[in-house]
Amino acid sequence: LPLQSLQSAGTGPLYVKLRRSLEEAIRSGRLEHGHALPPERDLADYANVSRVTVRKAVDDLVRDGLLTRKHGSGTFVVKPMPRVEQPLTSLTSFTEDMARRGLLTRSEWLERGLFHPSPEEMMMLGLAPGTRVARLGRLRMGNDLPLAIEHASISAEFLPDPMSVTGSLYAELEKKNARPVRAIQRISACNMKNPEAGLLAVPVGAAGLSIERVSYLASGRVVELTRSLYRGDAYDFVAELSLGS
Ligand code: 16G
Repeated sequence: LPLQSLQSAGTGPLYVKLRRSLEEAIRSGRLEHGHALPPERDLADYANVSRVTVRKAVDDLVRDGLLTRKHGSGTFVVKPMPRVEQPLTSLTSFTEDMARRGLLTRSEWLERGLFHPSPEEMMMLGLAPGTRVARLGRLRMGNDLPLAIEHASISAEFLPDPMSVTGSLYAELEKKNARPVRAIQRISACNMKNPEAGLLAVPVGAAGLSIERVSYLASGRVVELTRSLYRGDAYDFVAELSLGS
C-alpha cells in the first residue's frame, strides 16, 4: 500500500488522506475483497500516523459500506455489489430482470395475505368499500445478495389467493389474465434507515432509490401499487431519450 507519503500528499486532515488512499486501494483491488484489513497498529506504523487517525479513516469507510467490522475477528473489505442496468422503458418483472442477467432470483417473504385496504390503497387501486387487498412484501435477492425491498398491493379481485404467489407475481397475474401492460413509475433518492438498511445489508444512511410503480391493465384499471426500496449501489436505471415531442 502506498501510504507512507501521506504527510506530504495533498491537503486536508490526515485521516481524510488516509481514507482516500485506503479507498483507492479497495477500488483498485489492491486490498482484496473479503480480505482482512491489517491491524490498526500496523496500519498506523506503516502510514506513520496515530491510531486515532487510522480509526477515524476506517470509521468513515465502514459508514460508507466499503469496510465492515466483524466482532472479534477484525475489519474486512466488503465485496462490492455488481451494478445492474435496468432499462426504464419496458414493463418487466424482477424475476425476468434477474433471469436476463443470468442471476439467480430468490425472495424472502415479509408479508403475504389479504387485508382490509388502507384509504390510500382504496383510492389508488379504485377499490369498492368492503373489498380486500392482497399485500405482498418481499426482500428480493439476486445471486443471494439483497437488492430491493418491495411491497405490492393488488386488488383481491385480481389476486384472491395471495398464497398462490410463490415465485413471480407477474407470472401469477398472467395466469389470471391480469398482467399489467402499462405502468407509471416514480423514482426518488433516499437514505436508508432501519429496519430496511439491515434487511438490505447496508449501513444506515447509505444511498437508496425509492420507487413507486402503479400498473394498469389494457382496460385502464389499476392492478398494482408497488413501493420498492432499491440499493443505490446496485442499480443504474437507463432510459433512451429522443429529441422532440
Ligand atoms: C418489479 C417491479 C414491481 C413488480 C415486480 C414483479 C420495479 C421498481 N418494480 O420488481 O412493481 O411487482 O417486478 O416481480 O421495477 P415478480 O414477477 O418477479 O414477482
